[in-house]
Amino acid sequence: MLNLWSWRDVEDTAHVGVSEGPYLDRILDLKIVDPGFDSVAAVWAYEPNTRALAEVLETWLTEVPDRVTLKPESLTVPVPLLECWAAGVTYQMSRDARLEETQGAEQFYRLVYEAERPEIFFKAPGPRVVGPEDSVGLRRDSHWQIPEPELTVIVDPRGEIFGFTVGNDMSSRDIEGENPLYLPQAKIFHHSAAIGPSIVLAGTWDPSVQEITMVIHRAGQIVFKGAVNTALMRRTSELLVQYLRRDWPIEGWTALMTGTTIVPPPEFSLEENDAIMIDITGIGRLVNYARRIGPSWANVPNL
Ligand code: DO4
Ligand code: MG
Repeated sequence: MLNLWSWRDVEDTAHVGVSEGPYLDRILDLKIVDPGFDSVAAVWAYEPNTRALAEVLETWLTEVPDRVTLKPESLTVPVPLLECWAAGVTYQMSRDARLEETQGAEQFYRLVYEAERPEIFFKAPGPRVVGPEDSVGLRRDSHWQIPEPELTVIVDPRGEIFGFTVGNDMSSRDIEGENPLYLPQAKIFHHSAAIGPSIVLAGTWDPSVQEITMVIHRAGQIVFKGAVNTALMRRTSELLVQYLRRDWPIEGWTALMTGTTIVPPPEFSLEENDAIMIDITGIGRLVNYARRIGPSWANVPNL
């Protein structure tokens, strides 16, 4: 497995590196190979075919012995994104959680889980997606909010699957439950999408059999813990990307979250300062901190 990492050093210079596995202490800084390599996009421009890129990266890892150790807080969003999209109700558990929270729209969730066409919705413009160790937003007009840990596909500017990362599709259950037409407000708000920490290169890792774990800490205590396997997904990443691309030309780096199957119990809602830790085997741990959106942080008017 090959992992690509993006970070900024103390002088705020952008770097990209590669490791064999999700290990922050074994990363080859690709600036050693070519000073122009400062992002995943630059490495992809050098070799856009993922199979050929894997061979090139393996060669560099063998020939260049230098390794760096990164601090998690230096990591950035792993690729400069144009857009972030998300798929929904791709696992039975997500369907069941929506059946429970919705007020009168149960049939839509049942139907979309079974239907040939998946649910796909816009999540965020790429520059508004946050990376590791950043804050994720809590809406001020919601009292039932959760993180959704999701395997996330990274699609390259030609529309091909480049790799996979960890995503957090922050969601408001009460707003979505009140009326499915409120979905955009339940899903799109300040810092509602987070991805990272690494991108595992397609073809070097199997997305269909990976463990996803989520742990939420509050004031030093674990308040939620859950684990599942991507094998339970009803659809494949390839199929979701095919639907995303239908009559929507991909024009830049794109993230597609593939749906959740870890849903905390109904009595659980995130609180300010909760630490959300999401692990996917082979990719690493995405950590974010819940923060209430408001004038002091997000430059929004008072409610
Ligand atoms: O139908 C609403 C959203 C579903 C979703 O985000 C998920 O299943 O992960
Ligand atoms: Mg989701």
